[in-house]
Parts: sequence; C-alpha cells; structure tokens
Amino acid sequence: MSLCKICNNELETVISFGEMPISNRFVLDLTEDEFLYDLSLGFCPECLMVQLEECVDPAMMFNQDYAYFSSISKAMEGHFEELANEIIEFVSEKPSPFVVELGCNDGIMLKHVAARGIPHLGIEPSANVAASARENGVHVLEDFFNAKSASEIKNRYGQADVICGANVMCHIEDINSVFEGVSILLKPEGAFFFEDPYLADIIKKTSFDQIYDEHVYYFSGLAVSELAKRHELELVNMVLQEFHGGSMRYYLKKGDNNRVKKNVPFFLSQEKALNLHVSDGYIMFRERVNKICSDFRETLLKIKDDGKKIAAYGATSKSTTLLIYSKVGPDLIDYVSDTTPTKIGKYTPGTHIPVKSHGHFIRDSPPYTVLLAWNHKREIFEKEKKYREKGGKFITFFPEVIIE
Ligand code: JHZ
Ligand code: SAH
Repeated sequence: MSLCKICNNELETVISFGEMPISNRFVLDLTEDEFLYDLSLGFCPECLMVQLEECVDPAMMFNQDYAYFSSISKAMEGHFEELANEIIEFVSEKPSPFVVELGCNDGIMLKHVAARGIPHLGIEPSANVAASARENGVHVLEDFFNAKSASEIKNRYGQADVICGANVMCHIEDINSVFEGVSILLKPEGAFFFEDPYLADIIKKTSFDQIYDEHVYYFSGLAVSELAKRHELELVNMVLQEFHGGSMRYYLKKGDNNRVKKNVPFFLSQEKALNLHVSDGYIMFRERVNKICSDFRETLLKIKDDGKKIAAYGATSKSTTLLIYSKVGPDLIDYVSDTTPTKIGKYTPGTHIPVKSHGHFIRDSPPYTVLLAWNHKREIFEKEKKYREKGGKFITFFPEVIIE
C-alpha cells in the first residue's frame, strides 16, 4: 500500500501499467540494461491528489542528458512569449522587480524577460538545457528547487515578485518542500502561478499517456486548493490552456483573504461533477484506457497485415506509456521521426523503435504515421500539409483511434 506524498494517507490505486523505463532516456546501445520501475497511479481520498505510487529518483531523470528541449515547437515558443509579456507587465511598476522560474529548461520563456533587462533567475537542474538557457541570455541556477534552495536564493537575491513554472510543478515529488520554498521566497504581495496537464482533460480525453515517470502529480483545482491551504497560500484563479493536450494554469497568493476569481468555484464544481473527488470516478477511466490500447494495437496490426508501412511522428516521453502498455514496438512501427538532434540515432525507451530525422520521414513518406506528438497536432498538420495531400494518413488515439 502506497502513501500520499502530501498528507500520508493511504492511496487507492486507479490503474497499474506494469514495469516502465525512464521515459526521456533514449537508448544508444541496445545491449545495455534499462532501469525499470512500476508505473501505478493512485488517488488520495483525503487531500484528493492523484499521483504516482512509486517515484523515480529525480537525478536519474533530470541531468546532463535530459532529452526534452522546450523550444522545439513553434506553438510553445508563442505560448511562452505571451506568458513572458504578462509577467513583464505585472512587474513593470515594481520598485525592484525579481522574477523566478522553476524548470526554465532552454530559456523559452525567461529569455524574453532577460531581453528586457529585468532581474530574473531560472532554476534548472538539467545541465544541458540549462546551458542552452544561458546561451539565450538567461541567468540560471543549476539546482533542484525546494525549501533549502529557496532559502539560499532568498539570502542571495532577496524575495521574488513572481515565482512561476510550466510543466515542472507536477514533476517534483517533494511538493510540500516546493510550496514551503515558495512561501519563503515570495514577497507578501507576490504572484505564484504554474501550469501543468489538467486532470479533468486527462480523464475526459482518456489521455493516459500523460502518466509516466516525470509526471508525479495530476493536478485538479480541488487538490491544488487543498495543498495551497496547507502552506498558507490561496488558490485565486484558474485559467485553461490549450497546450499539451489541455493544461490548467493555477494562480496562488499568500494568506487566506484574497479576492478569488469566479473561475475557481466554477472549475471546482465541474471537477466534482466529473467525480474527481471520489475514487469511483476513476473506474470508467481504467476501462476506457484498456479499450483504446486494444483498438490501437488492432488498427496497426490490420494495416501491417495489408502490407503497409507504419512510421510515427514525435519521439515524445509520454508515448512510452502508450506504446509499452499497448504492446506496440518495432514489429509494427518502423521508426519515429523527430527533430531533436540528441534523440536522432537512438531508440525509444523500452520499445526500441529507431528515432530518425524529419528529413528521413519526408523522403520516406510512409502511407501511415502514428501521431505520438498528438498535442502538437495543429502545428504538425500545418507543417505536413503536403504529406497529407499526397495521401499520407495520420493515426491519433484520444479519445478514440482515428485515421485522418
Ligand atoms: P512533447 C515533455 O513531454 C516532457 P513530451 C515533460 N515531462 C513535459 O511535461 C512536457 O514535455 C512539457 C518532436 N517534434 O512536446 C519534438 C517534432 O519532431 O509532446 C519532441 O521530441 N516535430 C517535461 O516529450 C516531441 O516531438 C514537430 O513539429 O511528451 C514533442 O514532445 C514538433 C512540434 C515536435 O513532449
Ligand atoms: N518549462 C518548460 C520545461 C518543462 S520540462 C516547458 O514547459 O516546456 C521540465 C523541466 O523541469 C526540466 O527541464 C527539468 O530539468 C526541470 N525540473 C525538474 N525538477 C525540477 C526541480 N525540482 N526544480 C526546478 N526544475 C526542475
């Protein structure tokens, strides 16, 4: 029985996927043994947080070989420039502004803040992406954010007007320490906000591929407001984001007497209508996951039986769960096309499908392509107009398997 990482209550298992490798550790040498852990999702009936039951040591995931570079997508570049503009406006009237971003990766967001000469700090433990951020003019502390590093930052630079993070808060197992760190580092009137894949979207779309080693938490407004209260913070606004298959941005302030936007009670009641506050709410999810996996595998088998080649697009970390749980490997998918230089020439974790360049995909023009990076569908369909005009078909799988 696993315990909740926030309140120590016993977790109720939502779904178990079995053994999985590290999702962003692309394999160079197929004779090497891969590290495996047991991927299971649990629900805490006490504080309502959905979370992994077993976690991987952060240093094994976030290090000098981290494979994900945020700036690989044009749409994400646009999204983070917009966020930077919001922050720049927020701090424009502040007497001594200081902006802190957790998980700044290659500087996709903070480079815009840096370009305005605004004092800032990115906290980024993965040395290779941190080096990229520095090349983009960003001031980076190569460390994991927690209560200890927050105190050190406060002693060295003072408190922050803004603490933010995108697709990072859900990655940090010791979230109590992170929230404690925010309380230490944030100015009394400061703003703390973060965005991560939204539990309600994952449940509604059955997008279970979001469940993998790096994603320790699956946030809802219900769970975030509980967590905030434990750390003398208050959830004051929630804003949906269309990225990464449906994300939510949570805005928090210090204290318990803030003006709370109507969005908060609105989303909380929607989450209750979806039964996200009771373990029974997750039973149908488990059944739908199993149906998608068998439909997905059967669709690919049928295409293969017809003698047609299948490739995939986007060597995403999330596809590790989809491919392994659906038992889809190199027997069905010939290769995965990806634009990330450090992924090309390697193999996908666990399934060992070769990762090839986008140029290879264009030359090969396979009749069928599994869109593993389904969250970037609009950008990729725009980019691959010619492929589709020539008859190439993409296969997507949430909320059901579709060939288009
Ligand atoms: P993408 C990562 O997830 C890991 P992943 C992490 N845990 C997380 O939460 C999110 O990011 C934020 C390629 N690609 O964004 C690039 C093309 O080849 O879905 C990437 O390898 N051509 C931090 O890995 C992959 O697809 C393209 O045109 O699931 C996309 O990965 C585009 C747009 C992408 O994240
Ligand atoms: N914000 C970017 C990057 C997401 S990738 C985006 O949305 O695209 C997640 C990043 O969080 C990785 O670069 C990883 O190294 C970093 N990270 C993981 N644990 C962290 C921690 N405890 N503190 C700060 N950053 C962390």
